[in-house]
Amino acid sequence: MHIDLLTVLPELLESPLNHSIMKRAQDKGHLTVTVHQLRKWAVNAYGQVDDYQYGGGAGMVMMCEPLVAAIEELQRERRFDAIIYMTPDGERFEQKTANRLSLLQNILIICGHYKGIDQRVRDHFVTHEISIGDYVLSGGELAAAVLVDAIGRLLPGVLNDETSALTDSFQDGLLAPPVYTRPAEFRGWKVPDILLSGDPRKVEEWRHDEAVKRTEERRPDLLD
Ligand code: 6GU
Repeated sequence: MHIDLLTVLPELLESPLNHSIMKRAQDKGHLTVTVHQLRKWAVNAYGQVDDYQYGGGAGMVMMCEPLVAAIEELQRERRFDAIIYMTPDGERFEQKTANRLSLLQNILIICGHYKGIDQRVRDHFVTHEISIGDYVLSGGELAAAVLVDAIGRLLPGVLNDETSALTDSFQDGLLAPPVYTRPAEFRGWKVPDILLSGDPRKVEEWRHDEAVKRTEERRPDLLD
């Protein structure tokens, strides 16, 4: 998969996308990520990409020209299966969305800033508008990093048995069960006996029961 990102703050995306599993995904060639500085397509030598909004009101709006120039230049290189705009008024991002997007070849992600981007870019270029939750971030970059991480780890070959996505919270509609490692007793706090029993069927049953219990307690909405 190839992911292009358009942003005025490329620095915000570098670190999260170049460590741990995202680094491995790129090193192994399953994922390539290109971060583009939107100011490269600025309307003047000052690097301007935003302007006051029509109708008045506080806050700048990201202009059509730089965004469309950038999108069309990148479209000459790649045919995008999705052009995603990160925005708090978008559709809420869930594991289902990550699963679906992980099947695509080429994705372009636009990170908004200030009051957002000119509506005409949304109307004529953007295919998906995504929010990562009901709170407001200063810009779309951290949200985009969340999206790329959630998608990138699902690409075939990225995870191994130790990191398998099959046992993630949400992947089976339940929260993940509790996990333990050595020692078997710490300060008198014991690891549940079943996990030490060596009986894989019992362990699996226990994990499922715990996952259901945890989901009922914390996220009953997931069980509807
Ligand atoms: Cl995608 N962008 C911004 N700026 N804030 C958000 C968000 C996105 N998702 C939740 N809050």
